[in-house]
Amino acid sequence: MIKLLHLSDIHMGSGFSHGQTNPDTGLNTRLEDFVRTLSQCIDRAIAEPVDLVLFSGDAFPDATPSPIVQQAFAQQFRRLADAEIPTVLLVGNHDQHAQGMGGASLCIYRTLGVPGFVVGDRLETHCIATRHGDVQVVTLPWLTRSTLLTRPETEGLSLAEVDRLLLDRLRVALEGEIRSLDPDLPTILLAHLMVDAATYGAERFLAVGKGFTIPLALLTRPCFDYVALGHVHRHQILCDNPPVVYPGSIERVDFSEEKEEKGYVMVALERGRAQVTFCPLTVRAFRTLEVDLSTAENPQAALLKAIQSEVIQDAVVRLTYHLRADQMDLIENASLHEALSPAHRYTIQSQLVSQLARPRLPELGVGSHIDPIEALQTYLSDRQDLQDIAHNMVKVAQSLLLEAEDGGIWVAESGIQSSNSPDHALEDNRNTQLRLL
Ligand SMILES: [Mn+2]
Repeated sequence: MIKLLHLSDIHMGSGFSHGQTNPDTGLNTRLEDFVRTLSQCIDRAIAEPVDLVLFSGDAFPDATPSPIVQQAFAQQFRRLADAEIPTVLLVGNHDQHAQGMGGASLCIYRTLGVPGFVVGDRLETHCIATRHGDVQVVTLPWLTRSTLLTRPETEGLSLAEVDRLLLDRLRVALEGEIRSLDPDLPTILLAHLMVDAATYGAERFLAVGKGFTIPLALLTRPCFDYVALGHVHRHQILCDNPPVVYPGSIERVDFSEEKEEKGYVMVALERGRAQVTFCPLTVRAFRTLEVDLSTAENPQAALLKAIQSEVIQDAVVRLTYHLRADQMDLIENASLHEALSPAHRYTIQSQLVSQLARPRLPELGVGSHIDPIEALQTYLSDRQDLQDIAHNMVKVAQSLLLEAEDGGIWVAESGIQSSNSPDHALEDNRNTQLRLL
């Protein structure tokens, strides 16, 4: 039996706006958070020890991370090399240069010849020797339309047609890999992709317009004993046999992941069987506080009470409160800052409740039928601020209506109609009433 640790979507170096500079280290605290979380995964891999570590893509926010971020990542993975644990690093969409040309940020591990490290930047089968026997890993990095198709092939095709063509290509290429597999060895498909059956979060927006969706049936082949996926940040198991698993991201990348549990996956693998255990990680909490003060008698007290009723210690907090314009002076900012100070980092946003909603004029309410000019006059008589132009407005409205009667467009009870027949229009217009909804 082969024991392996599967983690994904590290995104180290992202979300700095949710952190601050640590005065002791000079580093952004969110970088330190991500390093701490990654080190929990590596600690576990070494403590077991596992026979294999699989990383299924998106190491950094982009293909050119800053040296300090790259070093922080390398320092953790170096520990696996030292412990002689074979490791596969798959290239995700964030690790690629534009247009899917290789994964520069991860290929350095192949270039340096790090012992036991394999970089998956193309569809390929790797036979990896572990302490408990050989295992086959088919790597399928993030595919873009330009990975498998050339420009002349896609010319004049719609996006949907291009995606269909791409899927056909992938099906054929994957079939080629599958046919060359050793049927007696435990086999893993390690892929960075969106599966049609998955529930998406932030990653959908992070990769918007760049990707396409793979049907689950393409992955659930009996030749695979475990399908290790990356890309979707929310942990989910899409199929039990074989297990098709997104471990999810290891840290919260943004507020869309506020309510998600973060972790990695331990797998006990043999040919024809894989047992999966999700292992939660201790990560920093994110909290959204949304408070409506518009009906509160004492908005300041209500707001402080709302903050105090939440656990915000060391969390990344965003507070939004809604209030009326006349309540603004009742909010005292200094004590808000003090109440939020246990948070790791916080933002405060106040939003004015719309004051535009005014009661409707009863004469113009639903169900009352009056002439358009009469309706306009009723409206204008209620608008003191428009009195100086009211007379002119009525005159203009009258001439517009006359124009309409000459065969143009007029507003009728059922919406906007037009007619090319002036006679017909005139006839209809006599019966036309404006209903204000
Ligand atoms: Mn991704």
